[in-house]
Amino acid sequence: WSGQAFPHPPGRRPVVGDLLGADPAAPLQSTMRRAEGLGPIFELKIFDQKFVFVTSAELAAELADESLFEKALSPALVALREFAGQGLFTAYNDETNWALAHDLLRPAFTRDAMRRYHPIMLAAARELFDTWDARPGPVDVSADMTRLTLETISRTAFSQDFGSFTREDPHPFIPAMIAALRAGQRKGTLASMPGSAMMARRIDRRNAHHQAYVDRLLDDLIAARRAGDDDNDDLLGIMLHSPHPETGQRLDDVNIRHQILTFLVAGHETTSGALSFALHHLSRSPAALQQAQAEVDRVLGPDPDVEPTFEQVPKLRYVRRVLDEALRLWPTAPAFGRSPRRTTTLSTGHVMRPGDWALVLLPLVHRDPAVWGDDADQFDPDRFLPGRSRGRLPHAYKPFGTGERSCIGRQFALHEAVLVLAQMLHRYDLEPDPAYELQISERLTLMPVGFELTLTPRVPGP
Ligand code: MNH
Repeated sequence: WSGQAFPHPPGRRPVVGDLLGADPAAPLQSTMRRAEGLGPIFELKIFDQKFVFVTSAELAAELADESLFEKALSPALVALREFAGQGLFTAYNDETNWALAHDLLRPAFTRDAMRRYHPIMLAAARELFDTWDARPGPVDVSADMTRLTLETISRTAFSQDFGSFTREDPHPFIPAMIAALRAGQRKGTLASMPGSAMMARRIDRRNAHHQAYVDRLLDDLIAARRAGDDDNDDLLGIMLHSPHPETGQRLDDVNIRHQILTFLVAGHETTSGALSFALHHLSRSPAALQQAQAEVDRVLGPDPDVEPTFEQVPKLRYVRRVLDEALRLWPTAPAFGRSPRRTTTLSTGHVMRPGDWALVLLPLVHRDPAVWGDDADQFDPDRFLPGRSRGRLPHAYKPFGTGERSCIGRQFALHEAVLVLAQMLHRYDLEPDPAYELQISERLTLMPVGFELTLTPRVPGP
């Protein structure tokens, strides 16, 4: 971006740049507020690091052109490479491990594969419902959705049961994995600040035993699966046993460990956030809640305890629209980076050269009034009715990213989320705390915090 100026929020200072006014606990939300009035492209300078954001659907569409642009790893993703290495999410575009893992794992995300995961998803959800039914009272929605989605991804992808609903405390792997993940992120946040090297070393020292425990547990899992006569065709089985159909190449064990960490992390918080936001919106929108419950009763029948079949899931159209709309307002992976393949001029006149990158700020693209109207802040699942989305600017809605580096787990996430939300609406009436104001925590993903619902079992209909 050399020599080019972008609008930036008022109050820029020498050395620290736009740091004051950024909320370290909620960088995304503070950036959204500061974007107001700056137009479709703006910058924040934090020390020497320049962040360029795009916020209009039109510019998001320009950056989505795969012939001109590709995924860029933002500093936050580069920091994550300490944890997830050349896993699918954090690999650079030209690292051979990306294409290899992408080709090997694509069959694990087809519709046929979802059919295999369906009963595993149901069993995990059943365990969660059992804990709710045994202990009435308000539930911490985000915490319980997170336990469920983590258990689901670990059982489907690696056949690993963490016992999240039967143990008193979480399996020690889970806090260790979260600590190791946060350590990498903290170092990433510090990276542009003076004195960061010393702080990074201190973080490394404190984190070493967590990282060692995580690595050992996964390496043992990989070794055990290699040693046994393993015909399990879960994700791990595919990575262990399938050579690439054309090149015959295989993933090495360190990369397999990084892929497991990638799937555990990428595969759960985003989906649990989507479910939690959807439940929050429904608990505030009696008409939408009523319509959703009418749909589940119609599709699944009168018995609240019946489990949806695989074929019923895509029939839950309104439930799906609720999730689409929840991901519009609060896309739980709220930004992704794009870089030009060669020097390219944007419609704003800015020239982007290879190595320059911009972040697509999804919550603002998803509220661009030019596409979504003046009521873009309102929750309205019917925006996703086929008739209303026809003709909408393509790329105005990108919760799963764009292009060949977009989310490989999209079908998985949507199948799981529709299934779980439908079951919850079928089984329970939702009673929110009327005093609750939505508060959103930010880690790598967005999540409602302090959001509780009282779930009252519904009685079987006629
Ligand atoms: Mn997911 C990439 C959002 C669920 C596994 N995911 C992405 C990207 C977005 C995203 C956005 C692109 C990031 C970028 O361009 O830098 N993902 C989501 C959301 C949900 C989600 C909003 C749930 C809702 N993701 C899942 C699930 C899995 C998964 C579930 C696994 C089962 N996602 C991935 C992987 C990638 C990815 C792996 C990296 C794909 C690649 O680069 O090849």
